[in-house]
Amino acid sequence: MNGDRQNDSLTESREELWQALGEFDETRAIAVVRRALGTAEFKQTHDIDVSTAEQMRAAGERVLLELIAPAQERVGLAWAADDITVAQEHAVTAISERCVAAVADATAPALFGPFTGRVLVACVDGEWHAMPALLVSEVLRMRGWRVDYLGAQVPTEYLVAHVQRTRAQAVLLSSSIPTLLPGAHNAIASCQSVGVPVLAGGAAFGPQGCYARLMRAEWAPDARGAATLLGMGPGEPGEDAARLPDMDLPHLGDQEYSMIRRSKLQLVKQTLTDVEEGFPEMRRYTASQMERTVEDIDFIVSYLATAVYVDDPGLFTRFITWTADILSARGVPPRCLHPALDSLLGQLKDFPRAVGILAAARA
Ligand code: B12
Repeated sequence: MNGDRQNDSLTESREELWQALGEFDETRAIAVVRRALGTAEFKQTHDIDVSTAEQMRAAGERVLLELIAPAQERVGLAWAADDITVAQEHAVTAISERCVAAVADATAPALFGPFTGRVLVACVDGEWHAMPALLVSEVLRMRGWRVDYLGAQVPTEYLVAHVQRTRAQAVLLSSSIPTLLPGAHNAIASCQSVGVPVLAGGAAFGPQGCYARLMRAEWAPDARGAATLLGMGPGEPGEDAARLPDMDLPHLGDQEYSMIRRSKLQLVKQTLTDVEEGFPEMRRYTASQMERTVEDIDFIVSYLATAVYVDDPGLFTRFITWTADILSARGVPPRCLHPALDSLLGQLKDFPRAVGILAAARA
């Protein structure tokens, strides 16, 4: 197949896969993936030549990153626009996971040793988005790495114990939700302190991985970038790798982050009271609408704390913009965010960095 024809066939497959996912039709989705892999063209035997194996790996990687991953991104957009429910999103993701398994199964004959090396791929503690880490794992496997894939929310102590047990050459940490960054930072510092380099990735680490760099981890934008970096040999942690994470972020010395974390419950409660006053429509909210609102305010305070942690107003402003879009799609006027931000501005008036971050988002 030439390059153009490959692209064409994937464009078609993308629509076919989207339709199959929309009907929660696992059998059809897997058939689309198999067809896109062109498995019919490959002899399903261990006795394959090097160039056929190379072709299988390349096709597998393309299907993972250019067919299945974009479908997941589309699911996210559909959920954000309120076009699909959380249950539908769960159903689709479960099918996508089966599609990844189909790729792994079809390409297995092309993966004969020896291994390039051994790495560990895991999500940070609290992170449920396992699919991005799974895609990274499968791509690395296809590039010849032995991969220990630990999946979602791995507590740091177990991560470190596992890396020591397996003597992995590097830890690849995935996170999609920025509020988990302080925990990710702890995981990065803990792995580095036992001499293991860390490569971070996923949306949580910010534009161009800016937060990964702040936490002294290497970063790659995607699975292919991860493979390239690992191929160059992950940089060993320096002599000063054993450290408390706080030492990377001198601004934490002002205690704003720890004070906000500690008083989070009180901040959420007071914000809820103030929002009710500034947004009288709330008095007619059903119990479940009220529950959502509490969740939203909890989220706002968590994102604010994280922005204070990394000292970046942009993190909070991006989150508030995203929340406004989510609320609009659900028929809730985004202006209901104003009383929440104003309330926090009042409550945190003695915290200059938090005030700056809130004011930037308010503006
Ligand atoms: C499926 C899904 C879920 C599933 C996850 C199930 C699973 N098994 O993964 C469930 C239902 C659990 C879930 C929960 C939530 N989700 Co969700 N979810 C998604 C969705 C639709 C798809 C995730 C996915 O599979 N992505 C596919 C891959 C390709 O994503 P990727 O990040 O681009 O990965 C590539 C790169 O980032 C990079 N990469 C990733 N990791 C790593 C690691 C290394 C080392 C390297 C080098 C590279 C790398 O390489 C990957 C491949 O090239 C996304 C939408 C999206 N755009 O991702 C929302 C999304 C991530 N979720 C979102 C939200 C808000 C949530 C919840 C907070 C919802 C809620 N209120 O409960 C919770 C949070 C739970 C938690 N604590 O983690 C938001 C996040 C927005 C934000 N501002 O933070 C998103 C973006 C949806 C949206 N459009 O708004 N979610």
